[in-house]
Amino acid sequence: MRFTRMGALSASGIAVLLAATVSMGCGPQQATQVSQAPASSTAELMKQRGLTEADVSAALQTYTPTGKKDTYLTFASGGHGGNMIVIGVPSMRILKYVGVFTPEPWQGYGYGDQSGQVLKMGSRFGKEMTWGDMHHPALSETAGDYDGKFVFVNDKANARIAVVDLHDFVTKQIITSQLIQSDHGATFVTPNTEYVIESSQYPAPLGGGYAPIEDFQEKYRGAVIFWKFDREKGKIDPSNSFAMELPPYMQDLADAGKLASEGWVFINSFNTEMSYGGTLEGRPPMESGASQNDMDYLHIIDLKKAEAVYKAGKTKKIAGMDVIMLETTNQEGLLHLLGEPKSPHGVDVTPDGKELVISGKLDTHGTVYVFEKIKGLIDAKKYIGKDQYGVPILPFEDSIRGQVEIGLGPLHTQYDDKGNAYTSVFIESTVAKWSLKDLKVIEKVKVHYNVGHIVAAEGDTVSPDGGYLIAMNKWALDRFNKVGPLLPQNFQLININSEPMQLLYDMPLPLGEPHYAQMIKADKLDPVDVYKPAGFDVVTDKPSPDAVKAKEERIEREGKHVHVYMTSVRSHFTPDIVRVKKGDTVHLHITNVEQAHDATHGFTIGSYNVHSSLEPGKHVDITFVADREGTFPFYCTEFCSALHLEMAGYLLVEPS
Ligand code: K7E
Ligand code: CUA
Repeated sequence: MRFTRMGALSASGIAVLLAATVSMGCGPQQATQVSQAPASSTAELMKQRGLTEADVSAALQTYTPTGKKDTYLTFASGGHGGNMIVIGVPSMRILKYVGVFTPEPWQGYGYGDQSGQVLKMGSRFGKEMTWGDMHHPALSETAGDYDGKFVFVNDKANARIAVVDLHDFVTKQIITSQLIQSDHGATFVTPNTEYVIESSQYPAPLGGGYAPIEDFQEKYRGAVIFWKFDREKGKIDPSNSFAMELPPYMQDLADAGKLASEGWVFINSFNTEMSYGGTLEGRPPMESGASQNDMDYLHIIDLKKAEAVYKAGKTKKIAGMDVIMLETTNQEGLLHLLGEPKSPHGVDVTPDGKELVISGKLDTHGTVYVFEKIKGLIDAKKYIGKDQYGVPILPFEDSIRGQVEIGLGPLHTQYDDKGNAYTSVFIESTVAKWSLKDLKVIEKVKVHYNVGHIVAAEGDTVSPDGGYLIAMNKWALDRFNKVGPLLPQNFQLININSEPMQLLYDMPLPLGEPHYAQMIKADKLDPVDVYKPAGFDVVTDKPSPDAVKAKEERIEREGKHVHVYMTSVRSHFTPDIVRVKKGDTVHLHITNVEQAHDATHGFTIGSYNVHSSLEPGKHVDITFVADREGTFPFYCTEFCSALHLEMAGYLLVEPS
């Protein structure tokens, strides 16, 4: 389904639509159903609610009647919530929170064996993490276009990556390497999802050991990990993944080359001053120490070559990861640096892969780099010098096509289908639309307030759609009813096909601070309705060996271990009485044998902190020690049928 021109409605267009609405409103069904605050005409309704024609036009572009579906789905980071948020566009209806780095009670995510194991995979130094700072979702790609199969996300705080399978919107894997202690250039995928990119943000000794901060330049390092993705298995394969040591600059966002620049990876950095703070120790704070240089360094990595060097075994094992050390990198010519104006943040490859747009937080420009020029400089070994780690530096002036004067605090750039770029302007609270061809700003739209990332429809692929853009604003200030000092973020939907661009909708997002999102055509997704056959383990994506069939329910005791093979179906659990002795380990194996769409049950035992979501066909295992004697009702937590309240039973823990 190709997005068609939505355009701003002309005054006459609105009149036609209003007339249609009015005549619908006068239909016999409507007349009998409207009971309160009736408005005899849309004009009156507009007056009553103080709506302008622009408001009505915006409403008509987003209002989605019951049963109608959205054209796009947006996968947004849930920030500190550690969850991923799925939002329909243009309605801006939230469709799902997907539990990823954080236990999610509704989905029973983190409360049973299967999802508990997924969360455990993300343990760091033996400690289980129950939160994450999610920043950048990356949809899997085929030939540079979203293919709707997987989405990857990062946790900046704990340097983790998760894999969510879009055949059921469930997190299948969390992966982490103790090589790095935080990440930010993550996640970004290569055009056919061969690799998922994760680069560190804050330098630290590789592997996580201690080193005096005074040894920052000698002992601290950044790194980038190229996680190999096994599409068949739907999992990252650590044994075919590798990393590269990087200088101790603060590596920031990354992007993978595509088409003309396929096989290359670009990573920004700031703090090339290598300032490390120490305000009580007589040194400048990091924020000023890191803002001295006029230029920081774009890192340009030849991934094809790096992969060959890794395969040739020219690596060192650190924290279990094969790392190409800087010395090897320099010998093999895998990495080049290139100046980028003051405190850069976003690096965004253009749809044709020929250029890169980089914006500096402390620079008013967007700089357009030409990949062909960069490649030419690398091939000709035209350097202006090397940094103190021996990495060659390319000349800035010879690598760019020009700069566009955008405004105060440009951050992130997206693209449309007409050769335009859109850049978020943080300090100004605007989104600037500019022409890639002549590097001129066309117009700006005000957003509210302090916009971080923006996301346009398929706006970072080889074929952006245009049409919709969401500004992901950090501050909401006066936009919504007051809810105390902690405010939601504000997602603002903008029609970018209309001229001027039109702000359509404000959506408060009360969960963590989302950073990036990606917007995909809804018809590229085809998730399952139920798990087949019943008894499915949603983490291994295979039938569970402990699946339970109807009539095969049973309780088996092996010493102090009690295995309960249970089924759920409207409206009972079988068995409904479970007797154990205090001190027994209880292994619940529950299969929801339903195959009817949306016939989800939930399972909880009070006071044992047990909860599961049992979607149709799903199997869960729950293990716990019955360490308190007593009478514990268990029940279904989803209102599944008229006899839902009767869907209950008892766990009887007898004194031992
Ligand atoms: Cu600009 Cu983490 Cu992508 Cu936030 S980052 S805005
Ligand atoms: Cu099953 Cu309620």
